[in-house]
Amino acid sequence: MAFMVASTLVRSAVRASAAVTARRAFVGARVAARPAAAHIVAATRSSSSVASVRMGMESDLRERLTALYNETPCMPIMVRLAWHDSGTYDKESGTGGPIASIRMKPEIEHDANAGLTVAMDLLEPIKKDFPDVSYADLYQLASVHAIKFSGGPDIPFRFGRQDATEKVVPTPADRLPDADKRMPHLRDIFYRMGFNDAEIVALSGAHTLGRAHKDRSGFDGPWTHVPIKFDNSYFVEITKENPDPALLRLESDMALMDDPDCQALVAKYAADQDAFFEDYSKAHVKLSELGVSF
Ligand code: TBV
Repeated sequence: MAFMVASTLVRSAVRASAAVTARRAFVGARVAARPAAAHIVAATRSSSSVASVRMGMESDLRERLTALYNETPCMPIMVRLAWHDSGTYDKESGTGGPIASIRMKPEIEHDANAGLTVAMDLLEPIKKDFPDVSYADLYQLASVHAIKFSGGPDIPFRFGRQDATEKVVPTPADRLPDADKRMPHLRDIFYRMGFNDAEIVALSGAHTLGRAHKDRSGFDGPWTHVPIKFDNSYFVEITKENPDPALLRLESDMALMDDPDCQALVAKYAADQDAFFEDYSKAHVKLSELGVSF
């Protein structure tokens, strides 16, 4: 009798540890030595566990991204990475979009993507620890978290993007815009994705983060004085009559002034950061989900 009890205990202990191993494999490796997080517990509840596990995975991923951004202020290039992955979308053919095709040749070798391997390499250790998250989701989460980390809006995020396989026909090199062209070109590019003029203006506010690099685009310098802070200063700067000589203004930035409605929105965002955050957030969600069926 005593033997039976003992062996039952051993068997159930073995089963329990196998279950823990399986759950760990499912949710990805744990970050350092943290106690079992909510999603581990959630995973033991069978129904509605997928959503809970994902919530747990999201907070674990965000924790890793926070650690990365504290160590390396790479938030701007993460926003650019996510944009260049999703910004290939063509609504007519349904091709392109946030499918992580950017990490493959020839797409990563397109001129517009110069320098973006830096961002992908920084995310690779996180992908290794979270094998269940797609690259496409990771790139988009890295971007929304970068914006939040930099003081910007808390943009809603959901998982569910599928990574392109090598079999996907590569997106042509001309899907992303040129920096030296004005409004008609911007419209060609953004209308192809399904955006309107107001959304072009809001999304342009992403240049509040980061800078251009001589060895990447050939341009040089930041758009604002604090390029690691997400605020409305991009609009404040481009509405100044006398440009600050220390700051960058591309043709495509000034293109927003070509149209009276766009110009009015630029002025509105320069005066009202909350309005910018609200509109930016909506446009960013749309950008991050182009062509994705969840
Ligand atoms: C960098 C220009 C997000 N954008 C950036 C560079 C250039 C442009 C410099 C690259 C480098 O040298 O490192 C030249 N990018 C463009 C232009 C277009 C474009 C003209 C035309 C549409 N940009 C952007 C959107 C978003 C960004 C919609 C994100 C939602 N881009 C972005 C960031 C940075 C660049 C955060 O396009 C800084 C990266 C609409 C860094 O610091 O490394 C603004 C708009 O796609 C043009």
